[in-house]
Amino acid sequence: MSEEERGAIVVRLDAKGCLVRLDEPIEGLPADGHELWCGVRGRIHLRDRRSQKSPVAVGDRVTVIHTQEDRGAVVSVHPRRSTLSRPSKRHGKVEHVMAANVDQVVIVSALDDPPFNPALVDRMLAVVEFSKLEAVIVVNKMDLGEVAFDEAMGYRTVFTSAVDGRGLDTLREHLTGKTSVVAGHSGVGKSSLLNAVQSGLGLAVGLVNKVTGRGRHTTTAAVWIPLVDGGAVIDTAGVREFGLFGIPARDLPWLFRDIAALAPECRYPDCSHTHEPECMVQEALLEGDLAPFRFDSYLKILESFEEQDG
Ligand SMILES: Nc1nc2c(ncn2[C@@H]2O[C@H](COP(=O)(O)OP(=O)(O)OP(=O)(O)O)[C@@H](O)[C@H]2O)c(=O)[nH]1
Ligand SMILES: [Mg+2]
Ligand SMILES: [Zn+2]
Repeated sequence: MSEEERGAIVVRLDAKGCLVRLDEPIEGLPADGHELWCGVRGRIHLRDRRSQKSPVAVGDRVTVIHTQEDRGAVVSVHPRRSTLSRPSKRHGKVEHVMAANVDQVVIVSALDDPPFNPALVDRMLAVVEFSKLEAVIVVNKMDLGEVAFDEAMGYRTVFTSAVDGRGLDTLREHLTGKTSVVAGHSGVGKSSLLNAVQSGLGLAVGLVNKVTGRGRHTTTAAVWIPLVDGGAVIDTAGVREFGLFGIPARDLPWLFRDIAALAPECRYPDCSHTHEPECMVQEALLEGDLAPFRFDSYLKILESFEEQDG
């Protein structure tokens, strides 16, 4: 035990502290000496108490010291290059950083069981754009039927099945060498896909409730996992809904790629695309050049902003 400072990455959080993966192993610790449970020093706690759910997030780069046999302490959290955030469940003005220092968000939905939900995908895409991250759209459970589209708004789109194995090689290619956070509704198969992409992970997987059609929230907390071919993935707990944290209403038109591409031709530069004359978005809708479900998602978010403000 020494006060020597070591670099590490936060791989898991619980009420008492966080599990970190050390850059350099220490003999006698789990995972070939790489894993250490750490408390978080008071100074860090105080700093972010009001605005952030937790002072550290999964994926954070941290400096730690090894204080006891199997315990350590986080002494500093390095600046984040990116985050995927949502409002905290208890208090909407508090930021819950689901994952830090990621390159891309893998947005997983299921063709069925639970039913396909484009609105959730669109909300997550808006957050991805706002956060300046890349997106990969995954439609899982393709063994249950067929879809009528092959690509979505120019985002990389992968059709997978953890049961029959389709799409897994493509998904693995998209994951390799990058840090990805995997997110979506409970029960869509996030953990199943990761188990299928990398053998030996043994992530817990849960049945979807036959009556409600909902997942059972099997994954209860985010976990950072290194990939053998390079890169890492963060498996996350399924969300019921995905709130938009810190996004100003006026930014929304620019967070929908397909809508943003039409907006420069609208008569008004600040067109909300809801009622203005000579609106190219409205025109595209009439012509069938913009998917109606995308505009629906856009409107729903806009309305939810108005409820918040009014
Ligand atoms: N038919 C079919 N079932 C799948 C597929 N992938 C996963 N499942 C099943 O879907 C259920 C939920 O899978 P999980 O991997 O636990 O889903 P999850 O998204 O991680 O769920 P949470 O951890 O609760 O957020 C399990 O019963 C899986 O066996 C698939 O491609 N096809
Ligand atoms: Mg899971
Ligand atoms: Zn417009």
